[in-house]
Amino acid sequence: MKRILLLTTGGTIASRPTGEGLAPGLDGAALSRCLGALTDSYDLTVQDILHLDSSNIQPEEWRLIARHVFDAREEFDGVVVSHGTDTMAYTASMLSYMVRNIPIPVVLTGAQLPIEHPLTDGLDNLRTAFAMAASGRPGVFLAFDRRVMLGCRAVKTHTTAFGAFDSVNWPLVGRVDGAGLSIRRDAVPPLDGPCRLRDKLCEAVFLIKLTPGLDPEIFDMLLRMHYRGVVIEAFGAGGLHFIRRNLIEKLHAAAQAGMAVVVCSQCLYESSNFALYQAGQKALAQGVIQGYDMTTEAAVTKLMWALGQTDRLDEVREIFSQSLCGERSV
Ligand code: ASN
Repeated sequence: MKRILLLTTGGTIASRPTGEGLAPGLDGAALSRCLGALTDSYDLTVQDILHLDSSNIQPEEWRLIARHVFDAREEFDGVVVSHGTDTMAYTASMLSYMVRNIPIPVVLTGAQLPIEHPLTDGLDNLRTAFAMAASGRPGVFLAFDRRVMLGCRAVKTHTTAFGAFDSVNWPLVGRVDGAGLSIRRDAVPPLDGPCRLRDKLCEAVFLIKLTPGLDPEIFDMLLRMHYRGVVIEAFGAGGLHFIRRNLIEKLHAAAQAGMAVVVCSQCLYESSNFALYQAGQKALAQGVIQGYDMTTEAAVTKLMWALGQTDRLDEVREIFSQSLCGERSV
């Protein structure tokens, strides 16, 4: 039997109704008592490490989860992390960088309804996650609604539907149907070196979703607040306004101040290309880094992680020119 470690962190899957709404109330032992026959097929160890709604999962928690995952890589065949859905895509992306080249499958999952609810999707999701964790395919994945996706390509797209996540700009890694779990091998990036825990990151990264007419002075404020990195979700394939309210001159000031600026699209699907329009080329001329087809979650966490590895902007640019774990198409 495959040795699987289940790390529980809270989320709806482990929640119970309280006077203030749903809140994580089940610890790992209580959660595992709900699993029934599901555990018979695996040599399962349960460790509860957090009891949080994932709105409260922050960089400190990413580091804690990463350390537990990293420490499990020799003793277990796979790790499942149960986690709230709201920020699961951020955690999945950050883990992909922090434990890059992990030699075992690491699978995040959760639920839209608590595991104790008679209609819960949690058991189904855990079933898929355990199967993926036992698959021998290394990497960080997210399992939901009988589908498995690359962690750094997952985005939460639905608030209540059981199919809450999409794999953006990347094929599904796996699917569960009458044939069992089928894995698409070419959707799993190969390992390219030994696994090291690299959990240093810079929290001073801001995300701007551009709106027509956004006041460029936002950049002055970010510099005053000592932000070191900004991800801009720009318009369409890549455009920012520069008439009347000139964002381009602020990009220049940001670059002068040593701030790393990554630009991507606020469109969910397909790649940005800032070389296409004048309104994008003006930004490129200021030295912004293109995020191409990365999800916002993958871009923000990658910038936090990259600025944790280096202070040098040319090295941040070099990190963004690579796909570290399948997060961007090259
Ligand atoms: N608020 C919950 C969480 O992210 C949502 C969920 O898990 N479905 O923890």
